[in-house]
Amino acid sequence: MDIDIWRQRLEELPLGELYLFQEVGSTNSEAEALVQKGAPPFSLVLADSQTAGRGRQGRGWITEPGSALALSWVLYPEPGRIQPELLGRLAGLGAVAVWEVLQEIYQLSASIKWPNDVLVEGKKVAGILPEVHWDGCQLIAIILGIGLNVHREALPPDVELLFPAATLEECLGKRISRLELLFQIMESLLKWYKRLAEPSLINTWNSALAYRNQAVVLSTPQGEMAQGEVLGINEDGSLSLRDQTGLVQSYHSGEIQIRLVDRS
Ligand code: BT5
Repeated sequence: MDIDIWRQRLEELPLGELYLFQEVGSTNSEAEALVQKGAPPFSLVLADSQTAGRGRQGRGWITEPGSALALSWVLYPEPGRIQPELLGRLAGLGAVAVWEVLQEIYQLSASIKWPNDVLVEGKKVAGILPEVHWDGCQLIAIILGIGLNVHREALPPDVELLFPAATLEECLGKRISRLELLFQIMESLLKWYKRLAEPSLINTWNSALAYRNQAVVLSTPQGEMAQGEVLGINEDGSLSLRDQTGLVQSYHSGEIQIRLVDRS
């Protein structure tokens, strides 16, 4: 990554400070430290590689040098703007922004696996990690982390994966510019952040939802939690499932994973 060239291009966008690194542990951790030091709103933390990239629930995220996007976006919602029920939409904000770019600009057949994965042709190309920082009951900052596999070399070894992964290069059959892709994703994030409270975010998330009307299992690291048919995403970002008895229940993001029921 030529940091000067990337900075010059990204300065065209209404972002805060740009913190561009060749290598960090985790961009989300770096962003957290920068928030403590007063990073301005809409700042972007970007790294060419991560040595300790994080997923949810203590899982890792692999970012091979020079082949992926690993970013964290710093948001300071105005007091009162983010009601608690909107916090459940943050993973959707990141996923919808990435999904729309892949679908509309690159004409890829993308979908969103609730709560935080972007799939292309059923394989994971991106993961979203929203982290909300509090001081007591006061919301201090939101850090929206996004990892996206771009070039072929970004693909982690199979042993590292809980779910099949892919890269955009494999799906498109050609290499694309990481910088232009990043630019398009940041434009899309800026657009969707304005719509965080609007029905259009949930409607778009629903239209992109993977496994809709299909039977799935929800599990936690402790084991299976529920089975049911995927009905859709609720206003608060939770997932609505109908179980075998016809009962409709909602599940909130966090501990939940989703996989197709094996009907064999
Ligand atoms: C996620 O977690 O999918 C959220 C990943 C967020 C990563 C970004 S990168 C920038 C920012 N800084 C960070 O430190 N993190 C964020 P989860 O749903 O828990 O998925 C994690 C699982 O995905 C791992 O346990 C692996 O099985 C798999 N995985 C790891 N690296 C991957 C990759 N590059 N591509 C696809 N799958 C991967």
